[in-house]
Amino acid sequence: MIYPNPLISGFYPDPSVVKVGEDYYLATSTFEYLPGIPIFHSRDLVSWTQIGNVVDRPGQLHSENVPTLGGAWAPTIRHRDGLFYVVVTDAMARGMLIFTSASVEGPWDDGILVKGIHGIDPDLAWGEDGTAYITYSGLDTTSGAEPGPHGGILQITVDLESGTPTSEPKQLWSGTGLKFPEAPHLYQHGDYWYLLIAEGGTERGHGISVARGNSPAGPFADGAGQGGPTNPILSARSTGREIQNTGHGDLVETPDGGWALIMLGMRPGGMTQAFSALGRETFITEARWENDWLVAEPVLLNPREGESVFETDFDEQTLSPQWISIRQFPAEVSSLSERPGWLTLTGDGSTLDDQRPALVGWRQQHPWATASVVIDPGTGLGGLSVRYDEDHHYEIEVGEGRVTARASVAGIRQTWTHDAPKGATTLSIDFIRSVGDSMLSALTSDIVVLSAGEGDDRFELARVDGRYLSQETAASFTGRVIGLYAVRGTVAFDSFRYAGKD
Ligand code: 6LW
Repeated sequence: MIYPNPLISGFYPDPSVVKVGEDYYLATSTFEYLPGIPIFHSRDLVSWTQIGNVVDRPGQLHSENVPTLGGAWAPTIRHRDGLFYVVVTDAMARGMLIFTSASVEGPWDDGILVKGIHGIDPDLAWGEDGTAYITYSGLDTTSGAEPGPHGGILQITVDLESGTPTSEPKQLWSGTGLKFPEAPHLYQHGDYWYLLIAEGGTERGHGISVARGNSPAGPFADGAGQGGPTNPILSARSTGREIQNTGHGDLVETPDGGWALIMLGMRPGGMTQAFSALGRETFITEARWENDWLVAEPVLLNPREGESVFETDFDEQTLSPQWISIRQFPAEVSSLSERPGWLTLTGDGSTLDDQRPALVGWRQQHPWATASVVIDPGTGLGGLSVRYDEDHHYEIEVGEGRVTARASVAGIRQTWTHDAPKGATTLSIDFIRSVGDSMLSALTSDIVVLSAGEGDDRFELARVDGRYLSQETAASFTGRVIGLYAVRGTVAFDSFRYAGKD
């Protein structure tokens, strides 16, 4: 295996990739976090650098008020005639959107609504005559109607400049009958058009299936019993592989003229019950064409070596594009200029239980990791958290003379307190292996350690089982995000450090 796996670690689900000349660009979902839809660049499909975000200002998505799970779902990135396209669903918000930009780094436009179409996971492809096809999954998250039956894989033709459909939704091949046919992508290769879809649901049953036809509009058939592949052509279901939930993939030609599938997957930790602390991540596997059908290799773990470290003293003018906030942009809740060399956050009383806390976050990208920050709470209250959603978060905070650690899981809450050191202090969260002699210790993902102080003055407030901040228990679509936050007053942060290992 020549590729590292995970390819992009941490909460980066629903990847889509496009090759433009010798450059590769990849986009993923972001749900209720902003900025939305990160764009990564690579020349070799191995090293990836985030070069920006499609959604970098208010108005492009209506994520400000989406419920947890809503927001940017499953972008497809494509390129044609000098223009980059990202089609995406702003779930429980604006609807299905087409974003364009002449430069992949942005700025992207405000996004055009695909009028009257309610579905998820839009794909964009052009027929030989230039007709634009949007192929999507018939799950309505945007009309406001009660969820109805799944509509299968659907397709329209569309005028990309106005977002107006030029044909009625038409049903296409929708897989082998597994649940949630979704994530369609269309490709022309050799004599055929191929329709790749995910089915089985985004949990352990997830997989990728393929059918083919003579035109982008089909009809598509999987050739079952007539020399076609055994669908799903890719799935980790019921296997003991370290990477599970593999599905929702996009196909790309490799630099050496081969093929690869880039898809989401998870790394559950634990024994038979296993928990995926990092959420859905981006993985890759080799693919090839055999007898005019697509064949994919199993998705195997191949972690990058060594420790990955990100450090900042907040001396920069602007935050790097990886920082995210919840239902608002980092610049709306934080400042690098108010106290030069520090990041300040001003709280409005919202806590991590609320929809829009004053928080800027960094994804946890490795199962074994440590995050620390120097905090000067002034007369306010703020801290360091690890968050899945409003109902699932652990944090350690300082202010008003006390250090408080807290674990909040589905309305159940425990706190631990300690006198606060004077002035600025260091807060740390460590993600460590579970050790112990009972079977229970083998049944979790990790242990989360919340501590304050530095060196000999460091003191630990709590050790909490990590499984309650995982995809399987939190059940939101995101992953773990480490947050610097303020509840009250202006709280200043310095020397943020994240280090992790696979
Ligand atoms: C996405 C769907 C899915 O739109 O989950 O795993 C949804 N796949 O394809 C949200 O990520």
